[in-house]
Amino acid sequence: MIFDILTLFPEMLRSPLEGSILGKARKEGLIEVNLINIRDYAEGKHRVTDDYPYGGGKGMIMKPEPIIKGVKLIKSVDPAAWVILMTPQGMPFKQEVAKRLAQLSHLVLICGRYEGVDERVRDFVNEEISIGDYVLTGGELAALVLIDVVSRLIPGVLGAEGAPDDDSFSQGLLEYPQYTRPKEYEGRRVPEVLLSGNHQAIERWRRKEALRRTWQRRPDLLAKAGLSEEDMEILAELKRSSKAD
Ligand code: 6GU
Repeated sequence: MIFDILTLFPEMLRSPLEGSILGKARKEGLIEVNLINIRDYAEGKHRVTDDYPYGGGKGMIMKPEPIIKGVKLIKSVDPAAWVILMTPQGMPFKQEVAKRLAQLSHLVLICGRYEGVDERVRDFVNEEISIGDYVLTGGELAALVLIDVVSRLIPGVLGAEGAPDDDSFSQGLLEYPQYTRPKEYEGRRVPEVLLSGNHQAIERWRRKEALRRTWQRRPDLLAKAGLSEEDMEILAELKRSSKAD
């Protein structure tokens, strides 16, 4: 998977992409990340990349030409490149969206600044994505989020111990509680069932705790989680016992 990032602040992205899992995936050639400075495509001595909004108003708008030039150059080399504008006006970024993007071979991420990009850039974009209902100063952090989430779905990136299918959201539920040694810490004991060696009982406990956590924190997720009859019974039981105390 190739990620091309069009940004005015490539330095902001460099170190997060070098660290740990993403850095390793790049070294191993599982992903390629190219930081492209939009300023390199700007014209004139001063290579201006933004300008005042027509019609007035506060803030600066990113000029269309340098961004579109960058996109056109990438597409001339690889017509299959899929172009995404990172903007708070985009569609919400979800695990399902990440799964779809992970099937593609080449993503181009345009990092807009929060005041916006010239509307004509949108004619050269395949989709617009937002990472949540809040406003970032620019699309750079959002692009990092997208690259992280998509990369870990690419086979080999997480390595042997990586099990993306057990994660929160990939199954539609929040993850169950996890413990490691010691067995007891300041009077807080690891649940007995996890020490029992009874794998069936452990699976049942984990499913129940995942359901409990999702119901308590994100009940909105339950409707889409594709729950089984048994899950529904467990949920009903959780609700009854919470009313009892
Ligand atoms: Cl993609 N960009 C900006 N500037 N703010 C955001 C965002 C993106 N997603 C959520 N907030």
